[in-house]
Amino acid sequence: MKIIILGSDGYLGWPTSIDLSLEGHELFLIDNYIKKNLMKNNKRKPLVQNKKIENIIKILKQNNQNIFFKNIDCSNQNQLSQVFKKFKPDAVIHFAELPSAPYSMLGSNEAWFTLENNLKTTFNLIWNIKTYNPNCHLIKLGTMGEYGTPNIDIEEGWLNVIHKKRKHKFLYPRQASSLYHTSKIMDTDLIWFYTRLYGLKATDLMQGPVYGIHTNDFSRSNNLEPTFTYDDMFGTVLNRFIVQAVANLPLTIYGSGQQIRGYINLKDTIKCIKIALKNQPKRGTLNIFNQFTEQFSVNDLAKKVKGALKLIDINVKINKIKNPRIESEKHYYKAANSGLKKLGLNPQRLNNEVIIDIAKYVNKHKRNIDVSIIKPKSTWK
Ligand code: USQ
Repeated sequence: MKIIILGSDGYLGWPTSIDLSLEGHELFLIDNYIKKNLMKNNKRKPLVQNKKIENIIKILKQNNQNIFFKNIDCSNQNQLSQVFKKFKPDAVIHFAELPSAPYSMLGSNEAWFTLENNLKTTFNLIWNIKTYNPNCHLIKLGTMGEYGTPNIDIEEGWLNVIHKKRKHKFLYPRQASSLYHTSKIMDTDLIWFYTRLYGLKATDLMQGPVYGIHTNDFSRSNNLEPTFTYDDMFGTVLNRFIVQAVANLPLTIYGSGQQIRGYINLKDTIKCIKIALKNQPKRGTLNIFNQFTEQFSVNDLAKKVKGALKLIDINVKINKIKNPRIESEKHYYKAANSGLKKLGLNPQRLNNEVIIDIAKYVNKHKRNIDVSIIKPKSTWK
């Protein structure tokens, strides 16, 4: 297939690019390094500073000549259109968004920057598909956080509502608890609007927090791991906990630790993208899948890290700290996730081996850990 990957330098975008290149697809990778720059400007850094794609693409080209990269800002309509007109993709995978809830809650500038970047990028992509290639399959990384924590079961994207004896299927109600997550709700509305009016075809993957580092042997042996973040702004909770443990710091449980989310291994993220690529919806259809494999509370995660790392003689301490976020700490949470499994996803469970594998990678780069960027520096109050 001819596939464009927007946000190909990111934690999800890079391993997806490698995997699809190994499968022989013709790929156009796009990134403007906005996240790398944002981290630098906010004095945050990843565990390992990865090389830019233009400097390592030759490694991918050894297996597949049909891989191209361009540094493009997707919020610039003109730049994106040039690629669309020339490349004519069968599918576009859209990761090109600012992904940080804490960053989006820092202040007015950060909130607006998140909103502006994410909406412009999504809108420009939809506009290009509608204008130049309406048969192109849009695969969008959404987030489970769009649903929030409602007091009823979370369905996969849609809800059948019976009202005064009449029935209609609506998007499942969304009520996020950060501005970043709210920007993703707005994306969904844009995508559904253009899909139903203009017969586009789209898949929205509602993903939970991701953990992990290695996705295949090729990446491992060529040191092509994705950017692994562990700071208070850009790191996700399980990766953060493992770095804290390796650095001999207590795990930072926010508040009561009873917050429940649906989690997924990075390996499974890529499997889900591949499943979405193979299962194109019909024109005028928006397919929505809940992309997580297991539900845990933050306390569960901390216990799992402690138990696993004891096996390699790391004694993990756990610390409950005042929650810097505004979020429900005790809530009902039961989310459906059968869609991707029905299409063939065989999940990688979170077990000791998985945690130890991540910890060994972190340990290899232990000298890079900057302990000053771990504790949350700002609150959402
Ligand atoms: N948490 C802690 N301690 C920490 C960090 C986080 O207790 O040191 C808690 C948070 O309060 C939250 C939970 O862990 O209740 C998850 O936090 P997170 O930082 O791992 O995830 P979140 O901010 O929700 O965002 C991440 C990604 C985002 C993606 C989202 C999926 O950064 O891009 O959309 O996961 S989801 O959460 O399902 O919306």
